[in-house]
Amino acid sequence: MKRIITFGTFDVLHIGHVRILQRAKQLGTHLTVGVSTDALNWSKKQKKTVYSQYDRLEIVKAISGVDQVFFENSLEEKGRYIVDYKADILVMGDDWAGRFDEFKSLCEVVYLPRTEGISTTQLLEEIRAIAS
Ligand code: C2G
Repeated sequence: MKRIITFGTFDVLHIGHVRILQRAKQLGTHLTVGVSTDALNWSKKQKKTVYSQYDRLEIVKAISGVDQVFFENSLEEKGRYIVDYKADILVMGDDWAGRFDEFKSLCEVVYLPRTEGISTTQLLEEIRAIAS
C-alpha cells in the first residue's frame, strides 16, 4: 500500500484538477485529497469559491481514483495531515514547486507539471464573456 496525499480548492472542477488527481494516484495505491474549506480559500486567495466546500468535497470524492477526502482547514496543518493520513508521498502541481520541501522529513514530495491553458479564474472569465 503506497499512500498519496494532495491538497487543493478544486473549485469549478476542470481537466487540470482531474489530471493531477489521476497522475497523483498513478504514483501509489491509495489517494487522499485535502479540500480547502471556504474559510481557508478566502485566507489564501481572498476569493470566494463558486462551489461551497461541501459541494467541492463531494465532487472530488466522486472522481474515480480518489479514495478519501477531508477538509483542509489550514496550510500550516499540512504536516499533521500528512502524519494523520499516513501519507508516503505528497503530490502537488509545480506552481507550488519548493513550497512544501519542509515535509520531505515526513514523506516524499513530488511536484507534477500543471495542465497548461486552464484555471478556474480563466474559466470564470470565459463564462462571464459567454453569459454577457
Ligand atoms: N492544477 C493543475 N493544473 C491546472 C490547475 C491546477 O495541475 N491547470 C493543480 C494545482 O497545481 C494543484 C491542484 O490542481 O496541485 C489544485 O489546484 P487548486 O484547486 O487551484 O488548489 P490550490 O489553490 O493550488 O490549493 O494546501 C495547498 C492548497 O490547498 C492548494
